[in-house]
This record gives sequence, structure tokens and C-alpha cells, in this order.
Amino acid sequence: MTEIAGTIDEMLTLYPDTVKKNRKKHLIVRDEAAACCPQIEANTRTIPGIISQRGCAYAGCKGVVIGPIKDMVTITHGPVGCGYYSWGTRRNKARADDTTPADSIYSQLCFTTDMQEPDIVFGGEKKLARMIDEVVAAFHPRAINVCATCPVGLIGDDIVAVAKAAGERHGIQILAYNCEGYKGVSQSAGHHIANNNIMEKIVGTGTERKPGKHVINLLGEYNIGGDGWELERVLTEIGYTVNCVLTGDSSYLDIRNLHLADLNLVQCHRSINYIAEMMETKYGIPWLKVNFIGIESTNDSLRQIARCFDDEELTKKTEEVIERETARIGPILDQYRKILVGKTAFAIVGGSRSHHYQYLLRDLGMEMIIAGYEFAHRDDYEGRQVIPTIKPDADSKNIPELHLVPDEKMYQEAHVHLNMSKEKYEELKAKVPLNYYEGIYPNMKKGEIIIDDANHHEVEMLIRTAKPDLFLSGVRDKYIVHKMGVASKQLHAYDYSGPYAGYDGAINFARDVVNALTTPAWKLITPPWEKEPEIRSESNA
Ligand code: CFM
Repeated sequence: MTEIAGTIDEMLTLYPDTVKKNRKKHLIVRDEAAACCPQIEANTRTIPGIISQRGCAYAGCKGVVIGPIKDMVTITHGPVGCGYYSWGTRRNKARADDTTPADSIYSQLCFTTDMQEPDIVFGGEKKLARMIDEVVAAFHPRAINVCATCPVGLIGDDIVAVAKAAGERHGIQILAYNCEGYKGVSQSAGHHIANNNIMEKIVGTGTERKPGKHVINLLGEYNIGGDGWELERVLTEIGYTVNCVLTGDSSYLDIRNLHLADLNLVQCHRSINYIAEMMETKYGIPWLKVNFIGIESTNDSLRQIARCFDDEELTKKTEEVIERETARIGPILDQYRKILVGKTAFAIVGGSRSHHYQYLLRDLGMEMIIAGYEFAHRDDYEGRQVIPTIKPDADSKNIPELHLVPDEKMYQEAHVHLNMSKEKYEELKAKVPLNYYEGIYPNMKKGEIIIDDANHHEVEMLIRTAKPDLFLSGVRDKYIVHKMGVASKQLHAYDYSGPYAGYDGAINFARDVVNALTTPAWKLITPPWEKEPEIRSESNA
């Protein structure tokens, strides 16, 4: 392990001093002696000239949070490239149901105003208004989202005014998102902008609570490769009414009723913690951080949720389902574990999966020795207790903070939502970490590395030295890593596979990883540095 830690110095020696100083702050080596996580620099600008793995605010808003809402048309106001390249790349699945017929599902379509030079010169507002009219005439959606791209902000098109006027014209809700790509240092800014609008404009406008004794929302689950469906299967069987999975396979109708649930579960803390927190403030609904990636962590999460309701029958059913599912998949995983035991992984993913997949890998006998995030914040590394100490900078101040107050009619104290006495709730809080996330650090082992906003040079150096058996990331580096002779799996889109969540997901993941590691192709590849001398430039040599 010390060998990996040593890599960091080697990796940094190539940098000019200022870059070295900066990048050092984005790295942590897990030290067992340190009780809490050392401070990491995160959610700050990538150094100009360095190509990192991050996306833009528009990607975080349109692609991640609102894009999956199936019965809303989402219009990209901007050049066609922004619309086209954000179309169908994330594998957030949706299907028709009782309230949303197949011809009302738009999440798989691409709508864009295709701004041209004249629109940039003379303004694009009229074109956007015409486009909304066309969309309403042709598709009759329940509601529409309009997302701004960089040029829209630069020329000053007032998309909020256009959306408002069109909404009045057509009698439906039309939301405008000022999520210009440059609004933040990464897609994380777009998550926040989307969370704000959803919370302010959609949540709370419905009045229908779904029937059931225990009604829950699953927030920050986007149904990539069908993950949300696997979780709904398990949660429904245990006895919960899943009010809404936000936003995987979600509908505008369900989001309107988001506040009519007893408990919010948070899978991806990074992308949705704002809504969880705002719902706690406005409606008093408590939230619980869960992780449904991995068998043990799924079992743990299910037990924690059951504890929140203090219902004997529910607890019994939870144990029954856990026992049955674990027994069902155990023998299958045992086979895979024989091949995977002792293998190592290196992951760089957005802002939550590098933590979540550590559990599934451990279930399979593997260990994630390097965990990287593209755009996580300090709380995702160090735990939420650091939030009050994070100083806002010019970039974070770009995004409005909504200051909500308890809703006069709908606010209830958390113990009322959970149908228990205040005393019982206090006892529960001591046992279950409600409204809290501890971050990635505590789950890592001594000598393991945490890296924020890594770039290609760093990835290459870490792979050379740490020699992981498996690299978990996205399509941008998948094939580069293959050429180094290392198996690589896409953890964003699952390489067209999935689901990877819950019980069935664990089997799919184990099978895919075994296939990736055992293909004979690796024997045919020699990493470039083993067959040719390295060429370094004079100035940096
Ligand atoms: Fe949350 Fe996500 Fe992620 Fe994310 Fe993403 Fe994604 Fe991701 Mo790709 S919402 S932070 S912005 S878990 S699209 S479903 S895989 S980078 S780690």
C-alpha cells in the first residue's frame, strides 16, 4: 500500500510548482490513525489547460436531474450540439404505467431550438417561443422544461420570461432553468439549479397521497440500466409504497406529490441532497442516506429503513426478504467470488458511485484501492458536518440558495411523519443516522487513495504504479485503459448492462466483472511503457 502512496509524489513531480501545490490539495491517503478525514479541496475550478473528466452545469441539470422525468418535454435552448450530445447517453430507463401512457413518454427524445448564428446575433427568444408552441401542438405534454446553454446566457435571452408567457398561453407549467454550462465548476452546479426549480415550482403542487401504510420516496436514484426497478421490486414486496423515485422513471405527476411521503431515502447524496434538506425544512420529512449497491449494504439499508417505522410486521417482512434474496443469490456469487477474490479496483466516477461500489466489490472479495470523484464536494469526502465550514466562493455564489421556511399547512414534525412518539423518535435518532451522510473516507482502508478531479496524466500514473486489476470509470478513458492492458468497465452507463443495484444487480455486476477480467485478450496486450522508452519534454524532464 505504501507503494501506491509513493506514486503520488512521482505523479506530481512532472507538474510546475503552482500546479503541484494545487493538485496536492485534491489528494488524500487514508490514514488509520486520523480519526476524521483530513481536509480535501473539492468543488473548485479545474486548472485551465488540464483536461479533466468533468461535465458542465447544463449536463448536470438537463442530463442528470430533469432529463429522466418521463412525461415532461425538456427543450435545450441552444446550439444543436448541446442537445444532440446530451441525448440518450445516460441509460436512464422509463416505461409506461397506469398514469403515463407510452405516447406521453418523452425522456428518450431530443428537443432543441438548434440556435444558429442569426439567433446569436439577434436573440433567440422568439425561436424558443415558437418551439414551445410547436411542442405543445405536436406532443401535448403535461409540462415542459427549458434549459439554457452557454450562448443563451452570454447573449442574455430571458428564458424565464419566455417560459412564463408560454405557460400562460398554453395553460401548462413551463419551467426555465438558467443552467448555462459555465454556471459552475462542474455538472454539480446543474444539480443544484435543477433541485431548486423542482423544489420551488413542482413539489407541493399535488394533493394525492398514494395509498399505503408506509409511503417513501427514493431520491437520487436515476434508474440507470433499470437500477430503480430492482429496488422498487424489493421495497414494494417488503410493504412500502414507493411514492416517487427521483428522478429515475419518475413522472411530473409523482413529483407534484413528492411531499406526501413519510420518509425520503437518499441514494446519491451529491445530486439530490438539496431537495432532501429543503423537504426537511419545509415539510419536516426526515431523510435517510441509503446505499443499495452491494448485498450487505442493501441489507443494512433495508434494516435501517424498517427501524424508522417501528412496525413489527414490516421488520419481520424485511428480514424474510433479506434472508430469501441473500440465500438465492449467495451460491451464484460464490462462484464469481472464487475468480475475483484478492483483485483490486480503481474508480473515478461522478460524485457518489466511488463510495457505493466499494461495498459491492468487498462482497465479491475485491478492494477499491483508489477512489476518485469528478465533482464531489467536501461533504461527500469528509461528511456533512463540514458543510457549515465550507466558505462560499465566486463560483458557488453563482447558484441561488433557496431559504425555505416551514410550510404553514403541510409542515409536521419528523416523529409525526414516522408515526411515533417524540421520545421514540429521539431513541431512533441515536440508532439511525437520520439527515446525515458520513462521506467516503471512513469506509476506506489504510494506505488507500482518494483523488478529486483527476486528469489523464494522473490516471495513467496511478494505473502504472498501483496496477489495479479493474478500472471503473466512463467511456472517455475506457479504451485508453484497455490499451494499457487493464480491464475497464463503465460505471456510469454500465456498458449497456445492468441493473447493478440491489440483489439482481449484484449478480449482473459480478458476471460482467468476471467476463471483463478473464477475457484472453489481456494476454495479447503489452502496455506501452513496457515496450518503448518514455518521451518527456525537456522543460519538465
Ligand atoms: Fe449521482 Fe448519478 Fe453519481 Fe451524478 Fe453522474 Fe450518473 Fe455518476 Mo455519471 S447523479 S453523482 S452526475 S450517482 S451521470 S447516475 S454515473 S457521473 S457517480
